[in-house]
Amino acid sequence: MPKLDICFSPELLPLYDLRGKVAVIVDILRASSTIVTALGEGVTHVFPVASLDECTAYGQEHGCLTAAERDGLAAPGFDLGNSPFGFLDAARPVRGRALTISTTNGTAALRRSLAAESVIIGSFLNLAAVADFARRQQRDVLVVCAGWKGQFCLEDTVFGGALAERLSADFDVRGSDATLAALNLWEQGKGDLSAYLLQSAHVRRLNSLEASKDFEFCLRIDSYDAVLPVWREDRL
Ligand code: 3SL
Repeated sequence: MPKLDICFSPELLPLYDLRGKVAVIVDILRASSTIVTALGEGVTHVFPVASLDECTAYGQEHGCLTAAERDGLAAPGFDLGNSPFGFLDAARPVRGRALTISTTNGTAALRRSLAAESVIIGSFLNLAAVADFARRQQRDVLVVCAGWKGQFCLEDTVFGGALAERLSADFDVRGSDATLAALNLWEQGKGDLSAYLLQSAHVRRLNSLEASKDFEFCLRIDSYDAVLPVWREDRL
């Protein structure tokens, strides 16, 4: 039976062997939720890049939309920040456009996970699509939590627990303490996810930045249940 494990921070990635595995990159607040929303709203493909300079260069080279965030704020000089609502604004239609995006933790976590056999983006919004993909692959899964500047984030880990619960019939989800802990946290929080995650440091950070509606949006389970961003060559 394949195993599901959870890496609590990209800083811990050197302790894991990604070869042959499915890496699920998770940054619930907000990069992975924003990428899923962008694709769900008709963006054709996404170039996730680590640096702001790369974001500018990709935007120029591909003539695509640019989105960038640093420290929770939209970075100046780009079309969009990192709010999913940027892709839901009727005044700025995104359907049919490509996008390049750079965020503090999420896109960097993805770029550090490319040794995996498959790299996909996970969020509560597309939980069903992620679980279906993992079942079809029948490979070990590593949930890579983007965290915050190398530190543990509650919301990313709780997502790992939600995925472990969905996959518990087909995967070994009891083989690591990380997964056991994530399952326990999910069990604690799932009855009222938004009340539970209000405690998290990043939610407090976002609230102070007036991004609290993003928080509620990012917790909508399966609202883009057919969207599965898969890394291919240089894009999702
Ligand atoms: O760090 C990231 O990748 C972002 O998702 C953080 S924020 O939600 O935009 O603050």
